[in-house]
Amino acid sequence: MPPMERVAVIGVPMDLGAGRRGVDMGPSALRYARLLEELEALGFSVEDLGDLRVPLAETLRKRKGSYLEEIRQVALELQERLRALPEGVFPIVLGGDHSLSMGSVSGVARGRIGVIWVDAHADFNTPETSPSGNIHGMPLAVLAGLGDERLTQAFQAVDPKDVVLVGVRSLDPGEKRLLKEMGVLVYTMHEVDRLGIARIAEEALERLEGLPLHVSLDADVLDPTLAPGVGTPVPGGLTYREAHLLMEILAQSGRVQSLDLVEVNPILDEKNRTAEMMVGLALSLLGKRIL
Ligand code: B3U
Ligand code: MN
Ligand code: MN
Repeated sequence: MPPMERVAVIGVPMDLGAGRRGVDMGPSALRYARLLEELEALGFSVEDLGDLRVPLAETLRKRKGSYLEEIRQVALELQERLRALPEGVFPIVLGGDHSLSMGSVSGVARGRIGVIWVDAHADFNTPETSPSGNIHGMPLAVLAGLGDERLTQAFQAVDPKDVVLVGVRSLDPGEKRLLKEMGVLVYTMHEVDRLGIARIAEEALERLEGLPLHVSLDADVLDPTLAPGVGTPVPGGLTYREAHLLMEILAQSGRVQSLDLVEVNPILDEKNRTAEMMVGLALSLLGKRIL
């Protein structure tokens, strides 16, 4: 169990960073999948802080992909809300597209922090390397200090050496170069297959030794047969068992202090199974055990 008994849930119904609509409905889908009730059943005292206000794409009348200022504002508000939480409360941020994690990571970082980014993608593009221009492909780069200055000045929060990526299987050419240059530790699906997820979890904990940890969980890391409700599915993802074991081993470290659940797209989902899967993983990360 993490050393905390109180959980605060905050929703960020934002899809401005994604290439298609729908992940703005993620917070509702995750609540509907009984996240709060299940956490209470685990013994946590849970407070739902509601959703942040996010402008609707349709009301902005902008060209797709030019929402940087709106995304910055939302992430700044998230950062502020998280900074205002008393110490000892475990925040769970419900997305929303992954660009919100600029605000969540910098909001929870009280000094040096280790980030475990569990994702089919690395989200390590800059405006120069991004083929899509979508900001949800850039947040981890921003957190490491790369990209548009309006974002890096607001959110730079981590040393790239304190970041571990798990489950990656789709990288753009410029992203590959940047990841290598910055010395980010990346466990692609190749390593998941070769080493096994248990060893990867242990190595990640060792690499981030002594640091409080933030887990940023993108639903598209899961195999799309398990989690069809995502905007950018990539074949060959984590199995149910690998994903749960990863969360369980991280939980046992007692060092995880915050979590993002992002990129659930209920429009593309089947009977909310992607949200249900994400809720199950959150429970494992917060200490749920089989026996
Ligand atoms: N790397 C691509 C695709 C992508 C990244 N994150 C998601 N998709 N969800 C990009 O657009 O930057
Ligand atoms: Mn992502
Ligand atoms: Mn992704």
